[in-house]
Amino acid sequence: MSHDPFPTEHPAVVTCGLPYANGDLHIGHLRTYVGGDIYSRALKRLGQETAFVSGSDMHGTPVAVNAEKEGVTPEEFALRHHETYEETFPKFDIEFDNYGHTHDETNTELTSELVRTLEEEGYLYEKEIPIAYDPDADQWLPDRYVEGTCPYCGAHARGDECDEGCGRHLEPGEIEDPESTLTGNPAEYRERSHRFFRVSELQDYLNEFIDRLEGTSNAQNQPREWIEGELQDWCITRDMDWGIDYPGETEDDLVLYVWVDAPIEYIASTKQYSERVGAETFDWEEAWRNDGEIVHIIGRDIIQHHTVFWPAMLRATGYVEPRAVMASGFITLNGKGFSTSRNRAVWADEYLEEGFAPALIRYYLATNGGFQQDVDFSWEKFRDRVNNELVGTVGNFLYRSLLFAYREYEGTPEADLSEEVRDRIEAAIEEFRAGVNDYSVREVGNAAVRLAQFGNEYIQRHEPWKLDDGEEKERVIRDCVQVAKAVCVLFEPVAPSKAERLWADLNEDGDVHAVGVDAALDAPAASFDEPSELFEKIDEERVEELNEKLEARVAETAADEEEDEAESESDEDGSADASDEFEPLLADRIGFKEFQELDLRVAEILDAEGIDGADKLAKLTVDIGVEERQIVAGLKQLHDLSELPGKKVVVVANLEKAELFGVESNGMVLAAGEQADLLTTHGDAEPGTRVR
Ligand code: B3M
Ligand code: ZN
Repeated sequence: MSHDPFPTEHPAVVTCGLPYANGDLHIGHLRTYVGGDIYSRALKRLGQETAFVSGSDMHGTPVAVNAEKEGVTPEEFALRHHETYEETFPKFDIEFDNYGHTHDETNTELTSELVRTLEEEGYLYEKEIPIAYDPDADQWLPDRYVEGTCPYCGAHARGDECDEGCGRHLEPGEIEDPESTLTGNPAEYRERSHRFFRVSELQDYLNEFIDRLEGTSNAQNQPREWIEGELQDWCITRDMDWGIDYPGETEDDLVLYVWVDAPIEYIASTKQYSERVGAETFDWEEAWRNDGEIVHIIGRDIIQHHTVFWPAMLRATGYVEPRAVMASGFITLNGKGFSTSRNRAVWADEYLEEGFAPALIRYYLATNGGFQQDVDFSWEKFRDRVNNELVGTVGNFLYRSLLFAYREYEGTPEADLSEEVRDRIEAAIEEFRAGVNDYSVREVGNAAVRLAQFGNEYIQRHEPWKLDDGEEKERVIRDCVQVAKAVCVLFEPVAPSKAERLWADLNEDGDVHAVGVDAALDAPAASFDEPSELFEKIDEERVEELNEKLEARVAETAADEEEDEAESESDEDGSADASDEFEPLLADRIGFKEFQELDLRVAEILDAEGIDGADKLAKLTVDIGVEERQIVAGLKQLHDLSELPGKKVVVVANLEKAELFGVESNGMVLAAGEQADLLTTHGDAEPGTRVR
């Protein structure tokens, strides 16, 4: 690895976080894959030797739990989803050089080999630890089979991850008040022997590594707290039978933790690529053992795995460390989180069935915000960006200039390129290059759009339609065709299929996917046919239709669920009484005095904003009459935050202060149930009024 600007002499490997093979893909999932595809295409365009790899994550409880729900084996279940992903990605022009899966032979072998090396190098030890156990189901409860309270921030959490609060990875035995997700019963902790990786021994190394790490700033900043604090060793085995067996393990039901074999697929997938194309074309060993430039593109919820555990594993087994980690923000839909279970999503298939080109969503996802920022999707915003930027700027420039060139000259007139246009194209190439070196997918995408904007302005300024035939007119048109060709070359990473069509319209030879950035300045073909229009406007009615479809689908799913619930309730005890689902009433009563110790107040929300880096948390400013307070609440995905100011709520004013995600919370907002239905007042009690 080097820290030289791209392109370097070393082979690069760009990877995308492996999707768990456990459900359908929606457009929110596509963000990192689109980002990865654009980034690797851009690297190739700069002349960087690059392999773009990923694969499906087949193991672990996320897959096992869902397979169980469907009543099929995890293998069958995971393979089915793997196959769907493999087919879906190319439909969005996401073209991996290799897309494998973690259950294949290459990964299984490589994983065993790495674990054996860890053992030989003295990095592993065995220790008895408490493991959650469900006595009713007579089963160990690894990871997602158990839920409880995060010991670090107090949020509700999954067995191996504080997914609703601080985002930390949780070790087996750490979660408090464990409950079995199989039966809903409290779980017990029982002692059990497991294998541990001495990550703590690599603390000094990781401290240096994190200073060197390139990529998005969240990936470098977020793990500092862990790396600079006391690093815990990492439990790498689980009591399950679905997964890769602990090498040499004879005991049943002990497999490697999914986060051991999952990142190894990055190497295994590169290996498969080398085996397919030959080491002369791409040598996986050179890349991973010697001097590769490894760039990981992931969602920001898995930064810790990629900046602590994974580099520790690579270091301990003699592999190259990652050069960069690019961690993307999340996607919301109309201001709220996507919800697979509620069908509140724009599904990948559905997007394609609507007949939208992949370029549109690729452009939207890549350039709507910086890579680490959260992006909101709505059909309205989608239409605006398509109509204004892709149709209005890019499509408009290309069509008007190429049509004019075709009508007047049947191609590119013979003339020298003007200095102004040469400089402008060179500047666009530099923007593109800087985007790659700044790990900014957005800048890569914008370089071409800004160039098209210049093209529009240029053609407008020179008004070739007013010029008499002759040198001046020929030069202006030659300039415009050159800009069009440069836009094609620079926009290819964002819009590969569109670039292919434009390349053909320009009557250019060869493969637009294979040319370097310099092709932007090569002379355009002397003749071409009438151009086609590259992008189409999305009209208002279409947006309404799409919104209606989405709403109808969500409502239908909710109605189905209610029906199912009512059915299963009446199946159980012959009545449709919904109280079965509720938590049982607490048996212990409290006195009125104890109740009065709670200082409950009416409050008005003045401001609500999401907390960066937290999926669910929002920072509220509330007026409680006597003063203004800042309160952190888990509302981000469940409410449209912009609609909260002005709402009256009830807060616990004398709750101890707490810090959530580094933000002080001074009180608690009362809300009911999983959907955080906010408690409000029926009349017009003033903020500050006590609730009794
Ligand atoms: N399969 C998906 C996730 O947690 C997980 C990624 C593995 S990357 C090596 O986002
Ligand atoms: Zn937590």
